[in-house]
Amino acid sequence: MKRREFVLSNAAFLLQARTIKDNLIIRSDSPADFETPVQLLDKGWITSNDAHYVRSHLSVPNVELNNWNLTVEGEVNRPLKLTMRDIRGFQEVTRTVTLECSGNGRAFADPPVAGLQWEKGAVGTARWTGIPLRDVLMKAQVQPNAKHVILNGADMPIRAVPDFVRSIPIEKAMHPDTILAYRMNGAALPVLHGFPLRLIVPGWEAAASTKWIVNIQISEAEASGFFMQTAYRIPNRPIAPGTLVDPKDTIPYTALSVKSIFTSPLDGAMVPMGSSIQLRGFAWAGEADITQVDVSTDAGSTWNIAVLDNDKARYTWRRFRYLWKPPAAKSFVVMSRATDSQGRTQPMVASWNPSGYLYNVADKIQINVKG
Ligand SMILES: Nc1nc2c(c(=O)[nH]1)N[C@H]1C(S)=C(S)[C@@H](COP(=O)(O)O)O[C@H]1N2
Ligand SMILES: [Mo]
Repeated sequence: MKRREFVLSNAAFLLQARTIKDNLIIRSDSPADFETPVQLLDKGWITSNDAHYVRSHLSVPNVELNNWNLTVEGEVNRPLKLTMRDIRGFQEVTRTVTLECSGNGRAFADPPVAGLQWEKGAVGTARWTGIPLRDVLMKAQVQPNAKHVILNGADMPIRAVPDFVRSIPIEKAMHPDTILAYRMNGAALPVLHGFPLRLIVPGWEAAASTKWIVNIQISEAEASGFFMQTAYRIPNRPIAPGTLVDPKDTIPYTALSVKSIFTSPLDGAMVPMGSSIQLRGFAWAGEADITQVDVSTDAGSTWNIAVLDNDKARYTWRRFRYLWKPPAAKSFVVMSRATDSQGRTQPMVASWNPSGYLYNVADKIQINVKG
């Protein structure tokens, strides 16, 4: 193991954080909540480390690797206390995963909902390298009554905000693609993204992917507390916009929905008449695959099949492209609508929920063609 890559000085951390902040839209300065502008997502299938969105509920912990351990306890025969050297001793794997915050698109909720007003860019795709969570659980010898894996990071409760403790069901935890990652796009995991170790739960809304992980508790029950029992839950049935929902009528939000966004041109772009322009963006569907993306240049009256790029992995977005020659010098409403391997298609109207989770209405941008 190369020790140096894990020795991050305070100065290095501040520099890393500053570069990231310069690139991104600051939804909240503290805690660190930064959104990626779509023109940065447009740069490629992989989102670079200093362009990937950041979502944190609490202060970012600056973990000293020398004092760092991952403890595994609860319903296991062999509780573990692992160092980073121990972690590096397991079989290394890399998974390319699109992470999306469940609140992405919340800004478009109608009626409006409280919370960070994410627009389109609380989403990104990275190559995560680490070890399967499964291998650690096997080593600890999980007992047969185990149903949930509760994860806790080094971030601490502040003022009114409780500790960020969440759980995933044992089946997802034991899936070989669920990993404890220590690298992001080949580099040491950036502090804002969970240094030195984070969970990646592919295909699921990203709140499942615990950052700065220090403790794993194997349990018969789901995690208790606000971030599992109140937040990240959706109504268990359709509700009328603006309705209050009792937490007991909700279920945890797990796998992501089918969704697409335009990354070029930008909403409101001015383009000259007479030339062709490429309309492009990304489409993703959590644990499912994108099978088709349709683009409309007439506000949804007629649809055309977009071309999908070859870059893909099991849990990633795919880029779509559609070449279009505007037929007139006027404003056009251009839309994208993705369909996935589970037969799901993006809705044209949002199904409202009180927290504005899983907003996935067909995307819409305006393009102004100048004669
Ligand atoms: N420990 C810890 N893990 C966390 C969070 C947090 O606040 N604390 N935020 C979660 C949420 S809501 C999201 S969307 C993702 C964001 O990961 P990123 O910042 O690497 O994009 O981290 C998740 N993991
Ligand atoms: Mo999130």
